[in-house]
Amino acid sequence: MKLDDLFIQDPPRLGNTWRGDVLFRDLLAGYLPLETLSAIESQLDALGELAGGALYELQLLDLPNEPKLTQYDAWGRRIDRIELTAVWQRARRVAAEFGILAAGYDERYGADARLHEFALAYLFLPSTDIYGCPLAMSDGALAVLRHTGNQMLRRRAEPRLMSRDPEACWTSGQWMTETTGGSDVGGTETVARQDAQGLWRLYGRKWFTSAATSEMALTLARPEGAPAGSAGLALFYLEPHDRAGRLNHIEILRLKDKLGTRKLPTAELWLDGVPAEPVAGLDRGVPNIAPMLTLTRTWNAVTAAALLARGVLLAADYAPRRSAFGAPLAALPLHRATLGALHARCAATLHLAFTQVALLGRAEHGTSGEAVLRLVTPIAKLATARDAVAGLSEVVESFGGAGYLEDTGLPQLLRDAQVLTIWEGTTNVLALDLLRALGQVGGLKVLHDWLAERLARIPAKPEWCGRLSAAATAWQQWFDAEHDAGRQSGARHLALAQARMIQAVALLEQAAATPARAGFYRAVAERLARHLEPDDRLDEIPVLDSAAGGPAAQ
Ligand code: MFK
Repeated sequence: MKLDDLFIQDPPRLGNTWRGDVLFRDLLAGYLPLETLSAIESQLDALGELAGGALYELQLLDLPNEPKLTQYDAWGRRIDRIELTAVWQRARRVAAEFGILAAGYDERYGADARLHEFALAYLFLPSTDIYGCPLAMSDGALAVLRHTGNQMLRRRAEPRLMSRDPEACWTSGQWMTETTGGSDVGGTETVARQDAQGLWRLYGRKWFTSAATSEMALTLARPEGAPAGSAGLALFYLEPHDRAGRLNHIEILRLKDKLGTRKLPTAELWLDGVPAEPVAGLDRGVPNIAPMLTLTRTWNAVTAAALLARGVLLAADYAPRRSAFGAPLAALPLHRATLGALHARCAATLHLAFTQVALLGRAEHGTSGEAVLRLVTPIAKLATARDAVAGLSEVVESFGGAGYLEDTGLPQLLRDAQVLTIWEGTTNVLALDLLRALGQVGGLKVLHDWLAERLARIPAKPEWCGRLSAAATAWQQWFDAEHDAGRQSGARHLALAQARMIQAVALLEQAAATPARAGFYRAVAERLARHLEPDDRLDEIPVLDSAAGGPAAQ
């Protein structure tokens, strides 16, 4: 027997990811008017072809490569040059050519412009090794500049961030995280000081900065003499490179050694007097950067849906190609059930992410309330991130040993997804943000009224829908009865239960719009609507107190 005669496993194939992703096609057909979908479909088809073809092939070839930082040249001069991977170089061009960011601001489609943008992003993201990070930060920067109304900075940055020219387009960084903490940015140590000419300059260490190769960045710093805590922070705009393309009073201390997102040149920076421009005065830095949080959290949710869908497309394609115990996996009842559960998780994640996208577009165009968007943003971010990790762990397992091998590309999916639960706010930070937002909008009623209105419009509702209204009432009572500490300890469960309610309603709408797969969507919705009540809480279990050596005192 020769080695070449042995069995060779047929690998999973992707094909055009627009044509092959039935759940996504159903979703867009339900969310977009027919004329808008028809107008953008050739673009979706072209990007789906690229994402499942040439870009995916390049991604597999490029798997072992990572960005490389060269700090000194041969003669000892500090250069801090970052060489990007082949996928990242290509992704930059594709993002500009398809006008992904520009699509979000295209007035032709009004409130649906965001759906267009994120439909493109959804197809683009899984084949581009988290190139969504600079796009998300750039989108966030656009929102911040619009919100603060700094016309000078808008004129400079907007056309470049939205450019469709790969040679001229810019991306933005976001530098908020310091050694004192990424969640509690009030500890920021970066100082802003005016020089003799009145120019603001920033000094300090940024512990994590998104893609250090960007042409501009938004960052928080404390003007000298300003109070401690987050109230003393201001928002600054800066361009990291000088006219000659050299870093301007910035040193790259190192690229971070991360569990995932390893193609992304996340850098630790030393700011040594980099010139910067206050974006909107010398205080209110956190509220001024908050529009960026809404955008980047939306990108996070869509990335979660997109990475999970990529894994599930591959797992579903593999199932008929791989035989075990005398039959293709696709014919084995337990494997079929596993795939079914994955499709269910995929549909739920996708619908929550795009509910968020649709709300963003409508709020920006004044066609629906900002209050619902404010509440759904943390809910969608935290739930989709957790579901992507759980789902992609299942995807990896569904391939058996092959799923654990780096050169299949499958482990990278799982590792990359794990960051989605951390950056832009961890699950707990987002759950607490939901409490903050509930305090601002006057409780859960606005969210539940919005869901009830949508539910009321669905024809022939199944009987179990009563569970959704019962859960809504129970959560409102819980929220009104709990004091601050109780609300905090229950905040995760609160957020996840609201996520399931939103998903159940969205999937019932999808069932009504898609007779061919109504049974599937209804079944997923029905399962999501189980165990939603506040008394399913795990956090009521006494905490193990290590100091006392056992369970906390009763
Ligand atoms: C993991 C490794 C991988 C590599 C990562 C590299 C990427 C690096 C890029 C990054 O830096 S990602 C990190 C992004 N950072 C975050 O997402 C921060 C997470 N922390 C939070 O979200 C905290 O909740 C927050 C910093 C916002 C808390 O700030 P404060 O100042 O302590 O909260 P406070 O006092 O409650 O709110 C201040 C103001 O901001 C209030 O407005 P007003 O003064 O007008 O009342 C709030 O309403 C407003 N605000 C806070 N969160 C908001 C918001 N407004 C709208 N939306 C929100 N989400």
